[in-house]
Amino acid sequence: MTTESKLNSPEMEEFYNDLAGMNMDALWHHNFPSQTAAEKSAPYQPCRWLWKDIEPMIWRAGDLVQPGPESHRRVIQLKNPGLAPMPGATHTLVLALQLVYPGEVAPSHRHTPTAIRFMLKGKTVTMVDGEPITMNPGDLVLTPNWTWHGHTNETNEPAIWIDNLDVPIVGALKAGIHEDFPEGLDPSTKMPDESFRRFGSGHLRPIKSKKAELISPLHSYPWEQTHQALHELASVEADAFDDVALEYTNPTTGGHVLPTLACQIQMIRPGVHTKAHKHSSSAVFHVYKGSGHVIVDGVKIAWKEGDFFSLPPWCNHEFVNDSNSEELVLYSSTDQPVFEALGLWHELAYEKNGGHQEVVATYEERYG
Ligand code: GTQ
Ligand code: FE2
Repeated sequence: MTTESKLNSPEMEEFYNDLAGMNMDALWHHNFPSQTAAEKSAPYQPCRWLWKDIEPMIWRAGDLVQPGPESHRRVIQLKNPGLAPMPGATHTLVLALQLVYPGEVAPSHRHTPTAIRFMLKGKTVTMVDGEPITMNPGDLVLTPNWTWHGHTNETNEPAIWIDNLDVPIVGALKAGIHEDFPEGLDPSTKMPDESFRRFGSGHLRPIKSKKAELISPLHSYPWEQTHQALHELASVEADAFDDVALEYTNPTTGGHVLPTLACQIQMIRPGVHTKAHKHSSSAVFHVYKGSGHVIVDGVKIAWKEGDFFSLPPWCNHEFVNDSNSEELVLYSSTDQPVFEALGLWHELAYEKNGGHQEVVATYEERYG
């Protein structure tokens, strides 16, 4: 028995109108999302920021504003124009640079967004819930959600570091809460670098410590250890998409450092050109050492030491070290833990042409 479809009938129109009048709707009234993983494409553009453009702005900020009453933090955000007016470098990740001059204090506060710091220049102490943590270049420091934190610089040199935050994720959940500490830095209640003293070996855990903590109880990851681990790994294996890559881990689980953010350090060895893939997570990258380029959906994005780059979700991307003698070291932070926790993580290798994309434009040609 066949019946005539009423989909485009006047009765259906009337039905839709009546539903709308009662704050209801019919599922079939709208297109059902029907993209396969292969069809998924980037929802907004990638973006690159050059250190030669960023650095003068940091010094200008240094002349214009002081941390404390004038501004919580002296921070310059790297904003992806594809997301305007949102503040993120990707739809989930805020990427910023912070400057603290000798003698300055960025007073303590706590908030539900989480931050990861990657130190670039100079030396500071960041207080994390009463634990004074020294940050030297290449060190990674966690200020987990709701921990009191503030920064001081007791040296003679300005200090600059990268801030990665999950502000857009917390914002989407309407979970933003912020509290200022009454005055200055919260007092030191722990040994300097205490969390490192407990957990810093990575593979030896104090016997009475809790297993499987949601948030890493280790708050600092010194560069010396990171650098050595990269070279040890390079002597035995490399990944097709990321070459020699290590994730910073929560020592109680071996998993991501934080529930919303993960971070990694990777070395693209001299002359290496990785294969391309795409995935549901987005990421922000910093060239810590060396130079090279990344190919994102056929666009060649050249970068040198100090430059930054944001990778939207679902872009095919592959890394190239242009040098045959110098290593290319990339620091990155991603929202991957959120996707994994929700069972939403998908990854797809680029199959054509041996896994390498054809370059169709440079970043300058495509994005000006
Ligand atoms: O250092 O506490 O880039 O609260 C943005 C918000 C840094 C910080 C940022 C912050 C901080
Ligand atoms: Fe903060």
